[in-house]
Amino acid sequence: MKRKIVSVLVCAAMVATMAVGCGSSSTDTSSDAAATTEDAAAEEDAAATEDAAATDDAAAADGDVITVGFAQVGHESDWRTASTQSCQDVFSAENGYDLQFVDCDNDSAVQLEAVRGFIEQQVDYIIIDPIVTTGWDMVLTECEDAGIPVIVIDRTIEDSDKYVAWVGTDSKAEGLAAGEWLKAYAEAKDISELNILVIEGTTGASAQIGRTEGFNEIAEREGWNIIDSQTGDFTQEGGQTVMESYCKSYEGQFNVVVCQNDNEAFGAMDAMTAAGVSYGVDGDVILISFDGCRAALEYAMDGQINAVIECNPMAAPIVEEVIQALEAGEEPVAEQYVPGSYFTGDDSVTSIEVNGEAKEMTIVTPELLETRPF
Ligand code: GZL
Repeated sequence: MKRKIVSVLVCAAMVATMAVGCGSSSTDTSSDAAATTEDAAAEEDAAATEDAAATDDAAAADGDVITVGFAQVGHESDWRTASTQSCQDVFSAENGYDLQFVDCDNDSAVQLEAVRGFIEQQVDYIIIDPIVTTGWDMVLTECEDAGIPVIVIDRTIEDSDKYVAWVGTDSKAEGLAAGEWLKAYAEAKDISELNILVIEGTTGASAQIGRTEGFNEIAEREGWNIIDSQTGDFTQEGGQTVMESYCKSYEGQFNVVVCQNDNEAFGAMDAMTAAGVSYGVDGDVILISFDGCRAALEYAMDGQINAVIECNPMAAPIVEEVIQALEAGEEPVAEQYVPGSYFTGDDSVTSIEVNGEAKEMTIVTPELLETRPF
């Protein structure tokens, strides 16, 4: 809003300057007038060029540049790095944006403070990837009072609807997919008993809530035994620490490990290797992961991770469409999903059905790895 008022004033000032400049040559005599007219024309051109440059500078300083505040969860995973990069690539100076980026280091208090900082700065738009689903209504009301549209990406907010759009993925469907794949895989491998350990994501994050809900729905339907389920906070260190504890507490009692993101799976792999526990297609333990970063797909291709449920981090291009719609005075699409695939290294399971929709399992190949965005 501040940006638009300033640019009108700047342009009005520019037009007034140019009008006064153009009117000064109308009082000269005929012969001199011709020479003067030429000089005046040259002067006008020069003035116009100068004004245009001044307008550009003014616009760049306060005018057409769109200022976007982005309160990012943190830097906990390869997925997060890709999400951040996607936003920095889209909301770049070359594309006409001024991105104010805050890495909130997985700390909700820091994230709320970052949003209040954006209000102070009077940014044009605020993007939030909410660390957790609750505690948002007060600060979103402050954004609304300040007339700053909020766009939520990736994770969801459950205690407020004061935002103009959400772009992300369906975490519960991801959890259901992991369960449906495990059911089909156990049948294909004739495994009758599944004793499962889960390493959850950050407690209270919609990704952790949704993936847990979806997977547990299938586990309950199939009568599987979930021995334990603890948070690894979506980090490799967290995955390793929890898995080390599991290997001690549940030695020889489990044959499935579900990690709610790739980095936790990497940590769990290190812990199981150190404890002498084999995993993957030829191992004693079935390993499932979520996200689909390149390293995880490589492990899937090599048979070390049995299945990877993709969660696509590239929301920024769709967020830009929302902002451009708002800039044009149009109603943006309120909810948009970024599509994902299901990856594996072996063809024991070729397709699964999730929420009534059949979807092919994608076999990871070196050629496919080349195409991966993160
Ligand atoms: C998923 C996203 C999660 C990823 C993790 O929607 O919020 O956070 O699965 C990331 O890798 O840390």
